[in-house]
Amino acid sequence: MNKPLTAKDFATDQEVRWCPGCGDYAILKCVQKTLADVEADPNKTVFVSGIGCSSRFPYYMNAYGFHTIHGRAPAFATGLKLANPELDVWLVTGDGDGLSIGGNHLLHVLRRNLDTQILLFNNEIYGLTKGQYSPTSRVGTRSPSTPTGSIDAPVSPGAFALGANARFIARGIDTDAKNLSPVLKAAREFKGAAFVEIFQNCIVYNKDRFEDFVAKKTAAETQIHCEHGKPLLFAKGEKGLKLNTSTLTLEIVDVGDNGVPVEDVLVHDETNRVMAQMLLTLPMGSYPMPLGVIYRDPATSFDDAFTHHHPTQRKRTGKVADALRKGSVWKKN
Ligand SMILES: Cc1ncc(C[n+]2csc(CCOP(=O)(O)OP(=O)(O)O)c2C)c(N)n1
Ligand code: SF4
Repeated sequence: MNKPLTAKDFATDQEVRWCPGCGDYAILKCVQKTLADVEADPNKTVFVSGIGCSSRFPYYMNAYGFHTIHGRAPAFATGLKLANPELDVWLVTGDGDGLSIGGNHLLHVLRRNLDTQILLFNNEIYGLTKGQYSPTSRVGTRSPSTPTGSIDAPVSPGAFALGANARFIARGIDTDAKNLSPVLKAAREFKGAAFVEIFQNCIVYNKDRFEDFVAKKTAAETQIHCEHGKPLLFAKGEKGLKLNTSTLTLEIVDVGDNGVPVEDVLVHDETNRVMAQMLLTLPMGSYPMPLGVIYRDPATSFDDAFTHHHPTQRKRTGKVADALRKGSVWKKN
């Protein structure tokens, strides 16, 4: 009998070139351990990335890997999955790579629902190019490119994904493997584009940006772990989120003897798009940060529709060259 795989079996002999203490290390460990836990086959696993510190990820995974062009990993992932639907395709991107230069490509891979796991490492900054502000940077972010503070309104990666019609949206924290690993497993099991935003600490250019809700000491008060079918409770069950039906907003309520009965707390329904919208757009700071699988509502994946001829498509002939030569073509006199 083969020995069970361990995280080490998914590590390479490459020297890891991230700054000491970078959150990327914890994510790498968690992904390696998760793949070992689910007995993934390195020969059928492929990591595709764009450009950035986070995009160095494929070098460190003992699997197939493509370190591609800035923002263009979705195009490579699409080609790979269509050419070989057997592959387990993981796409690793940063907030700059995925939402700035690659925003357009990310939009389309999500709406097409290609069967891939998309891990967006959100550190709210460009790490590799020395700390310019990114599409997720908060207003007022000071950086070498904006010494007086950014005035750009940031995008929420989760809300962007929902707007692009993504069918699976989840969130996790780099150093919280206990909760990140199940999210990665769920993403891998999902047949379609599984979008996972991971809050990642760039200790050099945006140190402790997420400390408000990441700090272990206060996490119970500042995080809400969404589980399908369970009430949206936090603070050890003493608080919860309730729907205010007049304002159509979520409000924080005390639960129990000094507050409302637990039955009044909203029950998480991961198939409910409206609920996902509310959770993904909760203002940071005044609400706990929703984590875990926030939205999961499967639909036909792009690769399945492609391979099995979607009913709306005519039968494929596979003869692209013939099709190109058909009809009128421009000819030089
Ligand atoms: C076409 C092109 N434009 C710009 C760059 C410079 N560049 C490299 S990485 C990067 C942003 C990386 O930021 P992010 O995706 O957030 O990744 P991080 O380094 O923070 O992990 C930029 C602008 C490039 N390599 N290629
Ligand atoms: S610059 Fe930031 S994101 Fe890049 S390796 Fe260093 S700590 Fe990590």
